[in-house]
Amino acid sequence: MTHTFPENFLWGASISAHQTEGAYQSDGKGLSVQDTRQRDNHEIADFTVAVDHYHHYKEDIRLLAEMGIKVFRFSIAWTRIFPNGRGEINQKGLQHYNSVIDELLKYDIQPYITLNHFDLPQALEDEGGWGVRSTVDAFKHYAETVFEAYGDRAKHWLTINEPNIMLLVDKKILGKEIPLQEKYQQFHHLMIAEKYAFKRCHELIEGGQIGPVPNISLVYPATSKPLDNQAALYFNSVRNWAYLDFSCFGRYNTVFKDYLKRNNITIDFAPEDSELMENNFPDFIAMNFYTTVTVEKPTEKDGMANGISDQQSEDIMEWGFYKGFTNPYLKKNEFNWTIDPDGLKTTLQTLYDRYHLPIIITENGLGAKDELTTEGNIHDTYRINYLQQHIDQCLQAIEAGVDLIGYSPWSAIDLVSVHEGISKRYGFIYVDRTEHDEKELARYRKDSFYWYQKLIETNQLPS
Ligand code: BGP
Repeated sequence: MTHTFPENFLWGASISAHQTEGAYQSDGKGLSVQDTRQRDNHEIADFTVAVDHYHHYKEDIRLLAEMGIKVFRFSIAWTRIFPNGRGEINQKGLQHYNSVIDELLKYDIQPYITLNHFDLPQALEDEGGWGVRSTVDAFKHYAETVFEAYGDRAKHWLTINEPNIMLLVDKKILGKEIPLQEKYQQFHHLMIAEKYAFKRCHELIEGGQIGPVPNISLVYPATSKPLDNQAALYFNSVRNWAYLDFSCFGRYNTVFKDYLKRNNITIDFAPEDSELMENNFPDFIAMNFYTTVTVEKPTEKDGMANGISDQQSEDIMEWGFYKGFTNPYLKKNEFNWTIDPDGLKTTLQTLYDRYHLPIIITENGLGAKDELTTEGNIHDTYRINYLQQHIDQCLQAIEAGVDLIGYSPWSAIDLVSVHEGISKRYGFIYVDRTEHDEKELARYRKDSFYWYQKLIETNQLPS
């Protein structure tokens, strides 16, 4: 087995707008739900400044070019284009991303643009958010607007970041809990909005390619007990296949439909939905992978679901179908996330076997409390080890026949975690600020920056 990747393998790095840009009200930007969200913990940084990528983007892109990336996955803040989600275009916002794309192309870095990454315009949220059909219409118009503005140069698009995590982990992602019936009407609207994006990307952008971008974790049964296996079947559908079967097959997953029925959830369809679903498909799948998850069948003694120590398990409690289980065979990071590199290969093979579409990994990484030394170094060996193990599994998946076309880890540069602040660092580039002191926001190359630079240059995993 070689350690060499295919010649045109797309080495990249990823960010999202709200977690990096800051400038949350600059140049006409409107407020998003990430700017207004209820915050339980005021000890951690908010998104008002983040790492000020909005003003530092040229410096950041130059650093990323030095690292040698081929693609840069970033998201457009909808509220910079349409401050209130629809209506008059904010020309300064439109111009900002023009400049970002031109800067990337200067270094021959291909933009992979996420249309929406958790930051719905607050004005649309006030009208009912993803729970109402008018948000789907506003999203369609927003997508058409950016396709027309940037489609001459940006040919690769991702739709809505992790709709599954946004809904399943709503409290952490959105700062609020969505009732089940509302949650799955939102599911339908999110997935229909995605179908419109597939359709209009293919109609408006010559050579345009577009894909869904769920967070996929293969679900393991806690034991070989048949009912634990059934619990894993249900959570694999509710967490993973409900989304990708809709995106890639244009239908509701059968097990998921049973889950909806047994929860007395009914979905409102619009007349045009069936035709949309059955005629608009992605060109590739973008997949965010951090780890696998494990579930067991709850028993009567469990009564109502009760939280398990493992952070992700707490988020997947659903009385009667499955219950989060801490996998005793997997280590955890300092933020209590399990680490499962072998699970990445299994997840990739399962995904490819099911959908037969090219796959690009658009998030994978290790959040850690990095230390900046007085000499300006960050010895993030733990991150290098994490990436090495996961990239090795990518190579094994490719050798096993998976059409994996790229790897764009989370994150290009330190950014503000969805719910754990700036000290949970993911970047190849360190940004010098604390939770409450933005300091100079100086950028420093971490050891992983040089490690990834060499990997890209040689296209080989160091043995
Ligand atoms: C994914 C999101 C990213 C990022 C990542 C790390 O679900 O797409 O935006 O947040 O998780 O998670 P966290 O920020 O909670 O450490």
